[in-house]
Amino acid sequence: MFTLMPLPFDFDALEPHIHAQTLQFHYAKHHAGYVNKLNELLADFPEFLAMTLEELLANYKKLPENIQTAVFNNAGQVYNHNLYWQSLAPANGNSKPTGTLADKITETFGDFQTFQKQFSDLGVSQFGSGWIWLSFDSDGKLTLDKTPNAESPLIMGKTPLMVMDVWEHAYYLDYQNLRVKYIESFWNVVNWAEIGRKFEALNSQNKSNSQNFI
Ligand code: MN3
Repeated sequence: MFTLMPLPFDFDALEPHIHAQTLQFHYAKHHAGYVNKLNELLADFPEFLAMTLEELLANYKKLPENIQTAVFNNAGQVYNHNLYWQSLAPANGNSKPTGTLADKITETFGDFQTFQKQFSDLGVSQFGSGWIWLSFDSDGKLTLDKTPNAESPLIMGKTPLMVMDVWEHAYYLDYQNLRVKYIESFWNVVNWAEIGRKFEALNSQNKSNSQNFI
């Protein structure tokens, strides 16, 4: 069985940037709904229910064809929302990366503001529902991607580090049709401590792997 991950903060913890009512619907209705639907779809396939989300997303084509799309969409949405909640934290007035992640962002994008602008621009330009990602690729590089609907950079062989949900349900109660206002506010509540931890774990793993080949 897949379970709804605990929300790592209270419903009102991201105010005034993202309001409690938005999180109540987004987490307790939308995200929970994807988890429930996924378990229903896989009720007769216990070996798939025992997989991690990453394993399921790599293996869903082994399921009967008539449920593949629904399984991919619901599993993708559970995975994407899990990372979205991990990407967020209450505003602390210091919402910038630090340490090795900050250095890597500067090395990759020139500076933090350029990274932020490129990420935000992808969010504005994503047509319809989707997700904006910072990922670690197989060469140890940071990359930005936008994906539609329930897709993620996992299918490109990348490891996502952070994600912004740009489905309307993520911002409509707070900002109505003004996605750009939501994107501006998002930067106040990014969990750079958690994203930095994920980056450091992958980066040190990547370094020790490449040393094995020297
Ligand atoms: Mn969502």
